[in-house]
Amino acid sequence: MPQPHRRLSQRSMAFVLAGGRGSRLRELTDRRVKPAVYFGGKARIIDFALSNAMNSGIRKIAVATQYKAHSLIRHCQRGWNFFRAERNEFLDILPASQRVDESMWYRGTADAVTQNIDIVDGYDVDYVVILAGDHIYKMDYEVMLQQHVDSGADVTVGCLTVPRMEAVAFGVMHVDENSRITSFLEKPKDPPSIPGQPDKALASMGIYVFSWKFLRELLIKDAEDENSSHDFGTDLIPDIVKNGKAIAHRFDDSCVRPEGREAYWRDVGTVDAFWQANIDLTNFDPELNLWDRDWPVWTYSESVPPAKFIHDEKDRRGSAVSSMVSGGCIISGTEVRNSLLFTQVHTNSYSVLDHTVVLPYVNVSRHARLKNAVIDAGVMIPEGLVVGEDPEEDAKHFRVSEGGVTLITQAMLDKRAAS
Ligand code: ADQ
Ligand code: ADP
Repeated sequence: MPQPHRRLSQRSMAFVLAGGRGSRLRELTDRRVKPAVYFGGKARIIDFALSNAMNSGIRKIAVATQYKAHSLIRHCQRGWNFFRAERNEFLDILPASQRVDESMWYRGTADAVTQNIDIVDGYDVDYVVILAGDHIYKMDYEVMLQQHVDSGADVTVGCLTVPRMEAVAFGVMHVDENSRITSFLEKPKDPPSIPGQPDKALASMGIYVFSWKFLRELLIKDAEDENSSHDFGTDLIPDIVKNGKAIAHRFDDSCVRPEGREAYWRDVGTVDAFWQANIDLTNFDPELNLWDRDWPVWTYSESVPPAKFIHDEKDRRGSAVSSMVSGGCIISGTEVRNSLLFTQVHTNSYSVLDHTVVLPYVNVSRHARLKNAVIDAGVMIPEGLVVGEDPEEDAKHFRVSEGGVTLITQAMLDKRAAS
């Protein structure tokens, strides 16, 4: 039933696509899907999209999962369990579960919605906000919903300006003076620039607003199309651009939180981008503001004591400067610089962490020196391990990225110990 007196966000649901592996994160996504990868000291990547939905006033959320979904499902169950069905609020996890009669995974992003049409019907909403679960940004979707309604679009596509050559990884569009999308190319090898700005391109963020009635019909048609790959960016959006009315919503213009800041949006899809975005948070004035109480990033938080810093018996200082150290950490006689430590990291004397991202439950033994590294969750760093000083040596056992960041997992350490 249409309920025009309510805020648009209350008449909407968020459908979060969280099924793609994110293989460029290499071994970080061996055990978990990209949206479940840790970010920012406490959160997981998906928390940013979910928090945006929550802070925008959307209280009906579906999360479509597929690849290595266990960690993501557990996180959503623990951290996102405060929705109350009595108030008509939901967070539903929708694994590709062969709900359709044959054994069928989600064939593409659009198919992930198609296979759950009956569930979306049950939400009784007017609008659907399709989100990717794998980007770091803060955005008010109510503003995008309002533009969608005001413009009478068939679809509204979130977009932002990026350096032209980076746009090879995105959907790239041209728009007219009324923000109507006049062309859309999915991942073009030679991205077309914004007129008058030869080094810039207008890229799709992979987020879309539709009225459910319109999208529902489109999905049913798409499901029967044998030539379709059932993907929003490849099939549905280009089709609407040609045959309907697609409008661009500029993230850079309107709905950045906190107001007045540069638009911050990152696809932390590579080890280098992941490391950089985390380390950036230790800057004096980070571009991504996690301290903003008007737009909090919600997540599952373990009950742990505050971080503890210890001088050892030889008066070696456990200290952290220009760093973020989460609850449950014990920094014993270790020097921590420009690093980000997640929950329950224990470090020991004579060790140094420099420009290093340490995921939860890591133990760093004595005399270890780690520089420009990412340490996977649960790793036991052995005594005296030195990383980040000799790239050739590091590459023998660990994953060294193009940008020179060393990724260390327990499997790599076990293999090294056995060799
Ligand atoms: P891609 O970067 O290729 O392009 P895609 O692989 O389609 O993104 O993944 C989008 C989201 O859907 C991710 O959150 C992913 O986890 C999820 N996903 C992928 N396959 C899925 C499946 N089978 N089932 C469920 N979820 C799935 C898209 C657009 C581009 C746009 C970029 C912006 O196609 O036009 O520029 O996103 O990053
Ligand atoms: P190091 O190897 O750096 O010399 P230890 O690992 O022996 O230091 O620990 C030093 C201090 O850290 C301990 O005395 C204690 O206060 C604290 N600590 C270590 N592990 C734990 C733990 N699991 N729980 C609580 N405190 C701990």
